[in-house]
Amino acid sequence: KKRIVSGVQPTGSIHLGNYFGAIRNWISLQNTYDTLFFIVDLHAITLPYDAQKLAKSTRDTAAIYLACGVDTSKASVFVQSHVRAHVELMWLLSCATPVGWLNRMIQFKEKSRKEGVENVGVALLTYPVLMASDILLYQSDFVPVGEDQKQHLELTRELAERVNYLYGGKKWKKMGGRGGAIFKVPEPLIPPAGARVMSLTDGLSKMSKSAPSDQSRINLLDPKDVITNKIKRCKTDSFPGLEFDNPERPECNNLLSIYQLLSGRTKEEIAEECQGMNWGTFKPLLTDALVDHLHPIQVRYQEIISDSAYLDRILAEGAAKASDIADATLNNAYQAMGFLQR
Ligand code: AQP
Repeated sequence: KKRIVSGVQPTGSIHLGNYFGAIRNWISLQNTYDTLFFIVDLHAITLPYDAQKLAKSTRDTAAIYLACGVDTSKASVFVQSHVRAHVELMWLLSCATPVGWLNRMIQFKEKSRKEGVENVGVALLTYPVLMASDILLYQSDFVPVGEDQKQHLELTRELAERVNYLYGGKKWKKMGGRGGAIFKVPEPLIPPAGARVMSLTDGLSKMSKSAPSDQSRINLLDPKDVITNKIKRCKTDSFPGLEFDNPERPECNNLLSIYQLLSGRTKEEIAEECQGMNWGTFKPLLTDALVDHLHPIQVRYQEIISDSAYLDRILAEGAAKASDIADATLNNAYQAMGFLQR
């Protein structure tokens, strides 16, 4: 089976964007691929964060994965920091990464320009190397990536090729290694179109955990009254009828797209159903669809989060399985790079 790895950062409440952009797609992937889904807690400290909340967010995120249908008889679910190889391999990879490669990452350029390059943490520059470690450790064939992560995956590929070239192949064989590649070079798996969920308060920005206003997102654990209120107050427009793809109506496109994703129906069907509606008719429909879709996830989440022994066991088993694969890759990398065997 081909292998896929993917994860979400426990940096706040998991929202509809994380769900439709990542977690929900995992449910079908786990049937076809060998899958590892992790909670990327080491990445969650890249920017200033609240240490009091990290552990709880990590557990919550794991429970949400399971509540959404990640099935641990098919997929491994684990916490990134529980597999020590991630940080160890990152150091080895860092030593093979030219600073220039990291300097040209758009996300670093944008964030460091905003804050001033002297003020941002080193990790903002180097976190793509940790991401490369996350992927390469598992000899992944595919990595699901959105538009904003494409450049980082390209860096992962370049790094894998560079390390394979510098230390793998014949040189490694001569040193007693098994020869060939140290790392598999992973391919991007582009998620289905339309899976980019936008903010409820601005149809041109993506729905995000870090947006200051909670009104801008639907969190998977939002209760009915909160969802009702958020949809009531979300940004709309005063055009007649409802339609997809009108560049002057990004909010309308987003709300219809969310409705479509929830319904599992085609865009044409939704366009036809909603074309003659006004916001007063559509909003309660959307609210009901959201509440109905999220309710079973929330019930399951409550069951899982209140059984801490169960969750601990799942995460320990996941980390043990992941460590087996990760340690093998790490040991190969150490050996190929000339380290004395432990
Ligand atoms: N709005 C979105 N629409 C579709 N997919 C989205 N993802 C995030 N936001 C949307 C996808 O969720 C996964 C988790 O990504 P992450 O935890 O690394 O967080 P992120 O991409 O940085 O986005 P967040 O969750 O909104 O966090 P902040 O606010 O910290 O940036 C990824 O697969 C991502 O594509």
